[in-house]
Amino acid sequence: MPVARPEPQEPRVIAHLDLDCFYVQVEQRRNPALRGQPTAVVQYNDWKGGGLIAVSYEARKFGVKRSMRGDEAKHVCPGINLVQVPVSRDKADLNVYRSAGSEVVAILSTKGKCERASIDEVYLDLTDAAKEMLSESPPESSEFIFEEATKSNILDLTSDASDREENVKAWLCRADADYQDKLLACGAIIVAQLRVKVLEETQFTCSAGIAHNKMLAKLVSGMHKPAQQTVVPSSSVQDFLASLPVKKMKQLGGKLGSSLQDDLGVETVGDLLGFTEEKLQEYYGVNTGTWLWKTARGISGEEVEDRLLPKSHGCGKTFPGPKALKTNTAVKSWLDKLCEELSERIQSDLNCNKRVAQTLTLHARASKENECNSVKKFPSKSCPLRYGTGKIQEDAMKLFESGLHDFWGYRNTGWSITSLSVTASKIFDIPSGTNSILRYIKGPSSGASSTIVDPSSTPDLTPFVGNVTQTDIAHVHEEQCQPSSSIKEDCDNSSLAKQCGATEEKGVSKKLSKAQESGSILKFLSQSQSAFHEKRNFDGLICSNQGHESSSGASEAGQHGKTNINTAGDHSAGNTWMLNVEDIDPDVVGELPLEIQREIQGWIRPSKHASTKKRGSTISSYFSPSRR
Ligand code: TTP
Ligand code: CA
Ligand code: CA
Repeated sequence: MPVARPEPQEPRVIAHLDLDCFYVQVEQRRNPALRGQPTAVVQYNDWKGGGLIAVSYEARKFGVKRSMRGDEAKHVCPGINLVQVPVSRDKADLNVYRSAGSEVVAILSTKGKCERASIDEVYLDLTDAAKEMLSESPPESSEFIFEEATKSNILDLTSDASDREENVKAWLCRADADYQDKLLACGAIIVAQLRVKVLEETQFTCSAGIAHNKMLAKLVSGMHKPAQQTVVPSSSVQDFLASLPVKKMKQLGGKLGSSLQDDLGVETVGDLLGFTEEKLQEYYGVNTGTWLWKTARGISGEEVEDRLLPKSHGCGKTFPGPKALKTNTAVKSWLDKLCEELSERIQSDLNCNKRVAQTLTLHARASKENECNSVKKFPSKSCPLRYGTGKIQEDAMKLFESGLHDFWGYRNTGWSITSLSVTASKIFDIPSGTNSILRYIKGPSSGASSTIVDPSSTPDLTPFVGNVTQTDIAHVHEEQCQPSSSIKEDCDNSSLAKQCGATEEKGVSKKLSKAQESGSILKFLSQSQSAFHEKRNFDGLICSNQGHESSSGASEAGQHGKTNINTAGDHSAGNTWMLNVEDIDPDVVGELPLEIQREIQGWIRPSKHASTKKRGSTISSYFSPSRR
């Protein structure tokens, strides 16, 4: 249940940025001939032309939607270009998209505290940058206002198309505005600059919301798409929220929102205003009641987290209809593939970012033969994560068997699995200068290779098995092989971005600097398109982004990415080693070699909640069926 966080005393400037038709833009950069064309990215072509997962704005004009199959899209838009998502290990390979997202994060994180919220979304806390602008070069006394900022959409500012930009400019420069709005105006200028910079350096457009908190910024970032930004002045909050359906609010899309509708007759956020805080507390408890009361008033104290890397890594696949898995062998074969990918990603995270994942979780969806209406869910299972593909595969299969037993008893048949995913979570940073834990996890021969461990040198970490709620595990990518795709959320492994860094195309970069002078995204778009055409004619071929494959580009980008990440890390208070003690399972530490235990104990304060419960010394002992 959501809980109200204390609001900061000072006004803040928060932005939420979301890339436009993201996968399509990535494909358009790889193949610039697709720019400006109706285009969609599809998964799997073997059934009705594949499921659409991203649709360009040109195609949307024809009525093409993400829920369609390729054949249907071709029917409503015969000229559509369908691009197949890259495939590896018989499933979608999203690395190219993750890397592209990381490029954007690296740029955005230069201006303030930056939280990567999904594969194509970021929150920024721009309070300090806005304050600095307000004190050093306030818009009201600037002769020049960055052009893209004058194209902002300001809630409640109505004007004709003809004088729109003039009015926005006047709003940004108001001398009589209150301090909060002045900060917001600076935020709008900074975000416009960042969006142009993102476009110059990555060729991607994004949309943004700028407000005094995360909730409002997120709510409006998609309001004007593509390539636009929307600002929420405090004075417009009540009107804006009044007619908004409660289900659109973050955390109200599920059961809580349904209960508001069914039990209190609340359909819009405005309806919620009719209830006192006490009444809401009566229904939903003190914390959630207060949270609801504040949410209805656009108040949210939620902080932007300082996090450029994902909270967890996950990969999954769905097997709907006839594709459902019905034997242990079939499940094992798919789990092995998923675990192989997961292992590569956490190893890469370890090598490049010095981060260690602690928990492996398996989620599955299952149904029982002849029991279509059975409501029993396949329980999610977790255990401490052991590095090494083989170990992850072994543990994941044991987690599956344990879950299957809870779901279905000892029978071997009669079940079918319609989705599987494995997630590595509870990721913590290894402090710089720490070598022994890396040696321990990577084994003595660690280097450029991705070999992790000498299996004999890695003890089985004490495992635990239990139900893990979905909210514990973010960023699981689920891919359907038939008939439609669904990705909940996915984040990057930024190291991949470093490996895949883009090499700038010379012809394009010249045009980019011109766009910088003008400061307008629209201008850039028209210029860069012609730049791509020039390049194409010159080479006699359609240019693809070679930098993504080039090894020299990789090392350069690696340096670049690293610098950015370290710089961002330096923002946080004394951030040589920031460890949330709650994130480390004391039992996991207890199982490490003494050398490592001493090192870890040196970093962390003794945990008040350290569990003294013994769980057993081998992973297998934790896979026995849970007691009922
Ligand atoms: P979104 O941000 O939801 O959508 P989008 O970027 O394609 O379009 P918009 O301009 O409206 O923001 O998702 C980001 C990417 O995630 C999207 O390009 C493809 C992928 N994705 C899926 O693969 N399946 C899904 O169901 C969703 C929602 C997204
Ligand atoms: Ca998007
Ligand atoms: Ca998004």
